[in-house]
Amino acid sequence: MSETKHNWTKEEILNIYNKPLMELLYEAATVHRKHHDPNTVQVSTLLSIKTGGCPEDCGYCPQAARYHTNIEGNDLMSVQQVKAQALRAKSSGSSRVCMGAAWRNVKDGEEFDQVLEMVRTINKLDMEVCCTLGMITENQAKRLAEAGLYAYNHNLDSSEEYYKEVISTRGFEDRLETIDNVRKTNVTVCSGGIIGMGEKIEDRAGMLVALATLNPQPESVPINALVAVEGTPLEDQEPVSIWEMIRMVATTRIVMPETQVRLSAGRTEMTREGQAMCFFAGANSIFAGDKLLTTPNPDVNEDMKMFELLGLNPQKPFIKKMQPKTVEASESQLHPLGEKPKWTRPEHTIERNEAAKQKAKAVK
Ligand code: SAM
Ligand code: DTB
Ligand code: SF4
Repeated sequence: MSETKHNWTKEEILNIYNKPLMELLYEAATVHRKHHDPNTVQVSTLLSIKTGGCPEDCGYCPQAARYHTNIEGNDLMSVQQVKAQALRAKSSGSSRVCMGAAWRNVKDGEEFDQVLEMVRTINKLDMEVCCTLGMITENQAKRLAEAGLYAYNHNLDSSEEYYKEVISTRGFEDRLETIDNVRKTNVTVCSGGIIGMGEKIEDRAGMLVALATLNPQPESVPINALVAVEGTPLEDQEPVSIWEMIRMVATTRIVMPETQVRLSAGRTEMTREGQAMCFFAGANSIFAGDKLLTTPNPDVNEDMKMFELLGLNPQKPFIKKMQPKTVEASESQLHPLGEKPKWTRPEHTIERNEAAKQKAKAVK
């Protein structure tokens, strides 16, 4: 039986986050070594399969249609394009491909069928397949599982309280419901968040409470530092210091001992020494590839040099959990239900989101 603690409180997590740094590092590294090989780091490659034009108002996101950002939008990629990119990722040492789509939620139909085919194709390349497509229903989660999906990424992004200050087009409870739908299948859960959006340390602790009290806890937890993109409501946020990133990673490691903690967006601003401290503090996964979804990421060769310098080895696929089987579309027992799920639309006003929208209107 797992000994993992699930009843974490905000006070307990704040006490960990605020420990003297050397004690925090020692404790996190000790937990890390008990549950993982400290020299192994899982490497994921992101692939933006549908870029930009998103109807949501997430204050951090360059892909929200309502803000004026400099990104190039793209319709859904073809299965062949995705296969070619996945092969490239495999040859550069990635064990996982994470396909992201700028959607609020998945709609049954041709495009979702095409995504299911992408999942089948990558699973057959013996790589872990992850998708991040927005909110999904139980039936959609089951269809992804049947196609061979290994993980579904759906971030809580912040505390329930601060979420309302960043996004008005959906509620925190929608995120939890999607995670719950994924949990009804054998697909693993990847859920984390962003620091540096103007939240308090209490909000970081609140987000970790929400994640760590899930039972089971997510199998992977990405910790992103905000990439402040021009034109988004959060364009003027000060970058988070590396010390905050180290504290967040270490705290995540301590409260979720078995999870893969992913050092995610923001690595272009971090030195090798800073990243090394994060690995020591319990990070054991990264996104590799010259691009995240729309913003830059360190060069793959630079990352490989860093791995060599630190004596780190990329994790092989399916070490933590068996490879799922792929059921072909022609053999599938599951069908689209054409549901109209009732995801919330709080639509309260967030002043900085409104201001960024007005600015974009003026430019357009
Ligand atoms: N549309 C889907 C959704 O929101 O769930 C999937 C794609 S969305 C881009 C995935 C995640 O990327 C977000 O939940 C957020 O954590 C992260 N993200 C987006 N923009 C970011 C930024 N500027 N800096 C850091 N992380 C960001
Ligand atoms: C996650 O937590 N971070 C990734 C992935 N999951 C989908 C995305 C980061 C995006 C950073 C901004 C961009 O490149 O558009
Ligand atoms: Fe759309 Fe996802 Fe970006 Fe929000 S984070 S605007 S849902 S792509």
